[in-house]
Amino acid sequence: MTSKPTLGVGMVGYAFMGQAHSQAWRTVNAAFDLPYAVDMAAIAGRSEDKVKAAAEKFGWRSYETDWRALVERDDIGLVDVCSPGGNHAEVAIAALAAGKHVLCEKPLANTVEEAREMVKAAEAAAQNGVRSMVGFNYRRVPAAAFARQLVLDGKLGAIRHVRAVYLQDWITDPEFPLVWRLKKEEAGSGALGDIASHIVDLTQFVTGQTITGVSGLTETFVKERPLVASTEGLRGTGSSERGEVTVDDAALFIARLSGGAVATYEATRFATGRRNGLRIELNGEKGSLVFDLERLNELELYLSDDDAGTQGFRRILVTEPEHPYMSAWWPAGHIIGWEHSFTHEAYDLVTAIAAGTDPAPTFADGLQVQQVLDAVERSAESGSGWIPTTDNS
Ligand code: SOE
Repeated sequence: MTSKPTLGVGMVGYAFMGQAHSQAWRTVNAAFDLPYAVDMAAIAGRSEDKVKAAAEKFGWRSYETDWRALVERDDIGLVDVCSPGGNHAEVAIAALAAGKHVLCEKPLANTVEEAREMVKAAEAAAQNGVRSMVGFNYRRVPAAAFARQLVLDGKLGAIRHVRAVYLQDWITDPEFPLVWRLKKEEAGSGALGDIASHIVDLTQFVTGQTITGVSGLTETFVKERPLVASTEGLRGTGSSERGEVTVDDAALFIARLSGGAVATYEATRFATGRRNGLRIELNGEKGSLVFDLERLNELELYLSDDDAGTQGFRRILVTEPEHPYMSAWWPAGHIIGWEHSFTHEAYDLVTAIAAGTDPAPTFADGLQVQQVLDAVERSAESGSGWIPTTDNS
């Protein structure tokens, strides 16, 4: 048996995304033949009781109550930032300065300015072989990665339309409390940064094109909510006091892409009955495809040159060893789940670190998404004007 070098991972944050990332770090060694043995060295959070319980439950070897202590530890080579957006920049920049590779949850930052600082720090650290990546996990769903292969292979021809929605309903109840995701100073924006960022990244990834301009609108349906009494994951209970909601509940925009496609995007947390509905449809000159997260092991594909009479959308089960990531899992035809996208993210990052290459999406890619979100906000504020996104520095 050859012994591999160890890569110590330290994670900041232990809520919903912390739990999802922990699951990934727990399984990645066993699923893939990695160049490193990943060691779940430590998890950081402010409340000692909670972070201790999280460390035990999620499988971390130790815990810290100050993320600064975690970033300085010699047994940690990679810092995974799963805290609210408001401290992504501070933690990631400190970690990069300490020579640690960084995985940062999406969206990269709360503002374009913060994202720029993070890109600067990442580029400086890269001179010393330190790598950084943004956690847009849906790229790593095998069906989404396979969709990109089909598009880049030219199966659909030139892409004319991109239609993307990310629909949730977890805050439709006006009595749902004012959790951090509903506060601008902690989350940056609402549905826009939290979930529109995913469909911006995913559509750009699948098409290989970037958004060049947008026109958008945002809405906050419920303007005040009870202050938080307690939270767990995405759930929470409210107190008798109320506070102002300072982010959007829904964000919609149209866009142009660099390869000539036109696009529509809709992100909301008020789509009653839609728990976590991410769907993209592409129409190209030679065919169309659909990716729907609720059926994440499948792709729908239509090819115009199929025989007349049997033409139609076919369902491809993306569970074969030939499909991206799938050979690591079960025999052909055995499905996987949402959480595997995070394991694939961990695998891609660790592999890139060992290879000495920049893992995608880079912090620069995260900044570009941030610029799109910022342009949507500015367009919405100005009353639906067209805002180019290629240069809004
Ligand atoms: C809440 O909207 C959330 O947890 C997002 O923050 C995640 O990025 C998304 O994958 C699931 O929903």
